[in-house]
Amino acid sequence: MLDRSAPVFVAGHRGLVGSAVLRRLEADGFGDLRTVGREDLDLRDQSAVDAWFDAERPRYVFLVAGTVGGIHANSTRPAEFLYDNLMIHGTVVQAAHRTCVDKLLYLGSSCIYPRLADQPITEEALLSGPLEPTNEGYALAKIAGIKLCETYRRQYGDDFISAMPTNLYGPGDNFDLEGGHVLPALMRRFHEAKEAGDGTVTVWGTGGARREFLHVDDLADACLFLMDHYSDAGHVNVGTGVDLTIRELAEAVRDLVHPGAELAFDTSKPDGMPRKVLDVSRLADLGWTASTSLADGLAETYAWFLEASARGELRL
Ligand code: GFB
Repeated sequence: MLDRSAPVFVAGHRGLVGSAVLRRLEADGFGDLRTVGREDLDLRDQSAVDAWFDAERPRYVFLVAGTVGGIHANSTRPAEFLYDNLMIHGTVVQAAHRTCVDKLLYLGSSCIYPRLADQPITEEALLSGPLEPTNEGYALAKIAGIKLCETYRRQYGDDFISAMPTNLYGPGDNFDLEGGHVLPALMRRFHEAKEAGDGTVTVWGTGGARREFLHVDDLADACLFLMDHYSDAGHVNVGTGVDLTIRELAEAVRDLVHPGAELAFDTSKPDGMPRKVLDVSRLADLGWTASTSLADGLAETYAWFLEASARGELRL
């Protein structure tokens, strides 16, 4: 179990995941949470990161920072996704090692797995085949992050662990229509269509790709569970184990936000990986399973969207 009074660094605290991890740690009684904004620390800069670690001396690190985005952002800005994430993972892992951090959790992504991996995807599928081209840069950086944790454990004995989440959503998401992920983009598009009295909403791709969606508060809970109970080299999948087609997702968002609207599929946009559902039995065997249903999570996220929108606080 982590010591609740020790200093904890949440790298990436303003993002969807980082803000959820902070909420989770606060709720669990952690009293010394350390964060730093990108205007004060460029996590890609090793000497700046070293200076920050020397000054703050965290005992635990949640490494959930990075350049992230949906299928369009990934496929049009692959250099940024590869460079930024490679550097951020490298600097933080190295600084954590050098300052003798007790434990670090690194957050990867299910896009590390081969495009045509057997489904549901087990942890062993890593590096068993070619990657999905639309997010190859991001996936390569995430694979390097896993290997950093594994090799620092093997060579130096550092207690660095890795969690691989499936597609995430929830309060604090990025609702940018071009750069964001499918769930917040569809929620905003249906909402704006309803406001404008427009009866048709465009969905990218064929609608046939299958995805699994995990509420970010469940992910934050899993991260703390792993930090408290897991200290091994292998990365651990985090998901629900349940997927649906993008068409089914669009229909669920439509029924919640703008019932009766028609769907139009823009097949000039890519589907990306045909299917991506995680085998979550390793985490279940350790004692953790997700608890938020997609229906409840969608309703909660839409309520948050409406409130944040009214306050002018949406990330767009
Ligand atoms: O969420 P998304 O961008 O992530 O797209 P990926 C999922 C699926 O939804 C794709 C379709 O088949 C899209 O074509 N889709 C339909 C849409 N309408 C939309 C829309 O309005 N916006 C978006 N974005 N998609 C990402 C990776 O892949 O998954 C990242 O690019 C990361 O690297 C993340 O790993 C978890 O699942 O395709």
